[in-house]
Amino acid sequence: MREIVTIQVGQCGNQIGRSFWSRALHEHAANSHYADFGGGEGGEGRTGAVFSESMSTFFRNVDMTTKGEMAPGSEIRDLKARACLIDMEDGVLSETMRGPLKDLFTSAQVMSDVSGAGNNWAHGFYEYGNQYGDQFLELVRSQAEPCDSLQSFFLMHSLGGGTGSGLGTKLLEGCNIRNSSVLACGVFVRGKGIPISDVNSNVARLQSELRMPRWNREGFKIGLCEVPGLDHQSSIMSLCNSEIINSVFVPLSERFYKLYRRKANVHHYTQFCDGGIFDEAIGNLENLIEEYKAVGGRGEVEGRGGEIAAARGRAHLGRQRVFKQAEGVGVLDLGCGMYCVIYV
Ligand SMILES: Nc1nc2c(ncn2[C@@H]2O[C@H](COP(=O)(O)OP(=O)(O)OP(=O)(O)O)[C@@H](O)[C@H]2O)c(=O)[nH]1
Ligand SMILES: [Mg+2]
Repeated sequence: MREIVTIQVGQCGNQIGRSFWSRALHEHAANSHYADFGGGEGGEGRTGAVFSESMSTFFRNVDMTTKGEMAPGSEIRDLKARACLIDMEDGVLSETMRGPLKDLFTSAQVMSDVSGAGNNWAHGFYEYGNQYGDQFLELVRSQAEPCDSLQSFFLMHSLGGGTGSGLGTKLLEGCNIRNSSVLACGVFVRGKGIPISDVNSNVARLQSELRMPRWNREGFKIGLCEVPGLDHQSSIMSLCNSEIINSVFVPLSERFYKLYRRKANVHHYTQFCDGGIFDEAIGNLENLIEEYKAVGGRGEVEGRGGEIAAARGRAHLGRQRVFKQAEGVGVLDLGCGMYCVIYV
């Protein structure tokens, strides 16, 4: 088994989390397999849904009478999400725990406070980070320990807000997943009967159009999932760690300087921490901007064109056009310098 533990932090993280779990349940329900699990008087004739290997990535199957975990292949009893729900305001979490998904989580998976971090990163990072750091590690441990072969954490949080951004950053340190610095690309394809040869040839075409660093020409990861999403026959998602993110970082640093020159809002932060964090933070951001520029500009990259070919609608899967010319290209921050480009 290869499990993923989901960590959702703050209002945004938990609201997106709700949509994620609801969709995951619907998708698994639509693709369920059934088997005879016996249990009738003659020891047969009771058909139940099977807890599959793929379900075990995101869910545990628990027998609530014995509290025992049931392995893939067993009948679905009580599904519990492999998740940690964290918010420093309790409104959204209480809604989740009263709403249609309530049976998916136990109260032991929830960590909350009442007042929130008031959109203040420093409040989330320092105050709540210090206060809840140990409890958080304990919570993650409780979700990680039942895993057979934990493959990753999936962190959902907003960049704004105080809890998602501040406490979310603190939690990233706890998970120690800041380990990626290469420019790389992942392509994840879903749909029935898509031949891997088609995917490979289109990735090769995409590769030739991308500027990739010399030291990572083969930096592509391909995922192929036979099960289509609920609303599409086929779909594709690309995860890119790309220099294009400077178009987000550069305006961010400019906006920062406009406010910082007047010391606007600084006092909200210095009640929790030393003012030096501003210089450190903008220094880190500038370094990051320079590093991305250097990778793009110092001849360290090869290949044609400077844009992501996918966003230009060039790639095709068989005859089907799967990368759309994107009115709706979204960029999602995954932390660790990784950004997810979503095509909608
Ligand atoms: N896409 C999306 N964005 C959201 C959602 N909820 C909040 N946001 C965005 O998240 C940012 C605010 O962060 P929140 O997640 O509300 O804040 P928080 O993490 O709860 O932190 P505090 O409330 O300050 O303690 C704003 O940019 C919102 O637009 C949501 O459900 N979906
Ligand atoms: Mg909040």
